[in-house]
Amino acid sequence: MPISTVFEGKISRMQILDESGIVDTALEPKLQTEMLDKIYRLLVLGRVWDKKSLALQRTGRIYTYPPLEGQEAISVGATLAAGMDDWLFPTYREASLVYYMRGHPSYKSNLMWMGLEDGLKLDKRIRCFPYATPIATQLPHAVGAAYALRMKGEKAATIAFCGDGGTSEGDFHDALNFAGVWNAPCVFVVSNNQWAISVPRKEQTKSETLAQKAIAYGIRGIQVDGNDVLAVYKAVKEAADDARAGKGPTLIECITYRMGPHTSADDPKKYRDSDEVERWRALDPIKRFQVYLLGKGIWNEDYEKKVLEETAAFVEKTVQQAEAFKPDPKDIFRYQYARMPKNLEEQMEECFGSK
Ligand SMILES: Cc1ncc(C[n+]2csc(CCOP(=O)(O)OP(=O)(O)O)c2C)c(N)n1
Ligand SMILES: [Mg+2]
Repeated sequence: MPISTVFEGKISRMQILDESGIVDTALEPKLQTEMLDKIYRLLVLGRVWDKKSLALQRTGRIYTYPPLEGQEAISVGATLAAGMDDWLFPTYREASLVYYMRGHPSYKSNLMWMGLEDGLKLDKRIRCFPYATPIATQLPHAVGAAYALRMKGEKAATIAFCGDGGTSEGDFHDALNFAGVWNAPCVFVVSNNQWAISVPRKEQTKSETLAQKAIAYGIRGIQVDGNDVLAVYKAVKEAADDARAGKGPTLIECITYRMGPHTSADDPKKYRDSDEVERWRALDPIKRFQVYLLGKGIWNEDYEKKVLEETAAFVEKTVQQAEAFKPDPKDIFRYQYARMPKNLEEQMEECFGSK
């Protein structure tokens, strides 16, 4: 018997806006000026808010922070590509920006990083799950939610984010497997930022791409330039449209780089060289979008100045609102159980003199 090939797989890579801002007009999504302006402002907000948050942590005004610098195009592109009926499952890293884009007041995201649970009280109408610190645990949740949406007859998808490190977790594989078997309307967006704290991408897996992991589970997989907001937008939009149309899940690997530390508690100089960081700085997602907007007649120095001023004022106001917030200390008791047991009720009364 001759040996035959029973399966062959391949993974495509999409880039629409290259490092220097040159656009592939055949793939370019046709977005109105208003939308392009919105994208730019959100990218800048992500950057400015991020820098401010890290500075606040350094001065003891928030307690921990996982910077997003360099990865803004994924959060912005994917969130704008989602429909308002879709449910989003961000990780800690993109949570602030994703929640804000869906309608969560910005100061509440600052509250999250100030350790206040009030920050994660998400209005159901914004259709976002609270982020979870254990990595990749949101992925099986997103598949279950996608399955539930279909059972309820809702024409909606779930968009689940995770990191390159997250793809080594059992939860990632459970999620992809069930998503495939159930043909769940779920889109997996992997931010491959090359590092899982101090563990480089090459030590996560021997696979050449993370996108090809989709193949083993019988679902679509694609790799996109994660510093290209147009490519992320297009890939997520098409995948979410397919999911809602009953065509099943997609895994999207977005190639990017974490420019800053893993969190405010990390010192990346201990495990990676600055040459690598500088190489990636040249691939910055905001710079190339500026060039693109310049070509469209939207970007100029006055526009830049205006966007930066307005963004800085917005971030300042966000900080002021968060710092003026007075948490209710009774929440410490209220958050323990859905229905408070008698002993806690008594303790709360003893502490505060009332329930
Ligand atoms: C289940 C689990 N194991 C370990 C950790 C500790 N931890 C926190 S973040 C992280 C790395 C995650 O890397 P990646 O998925 O690439 O996301 P990134 O932080 O780069 O955005 C690890 C190992 C955790 N939070 N949860
Ligand atoms: Mg990572």
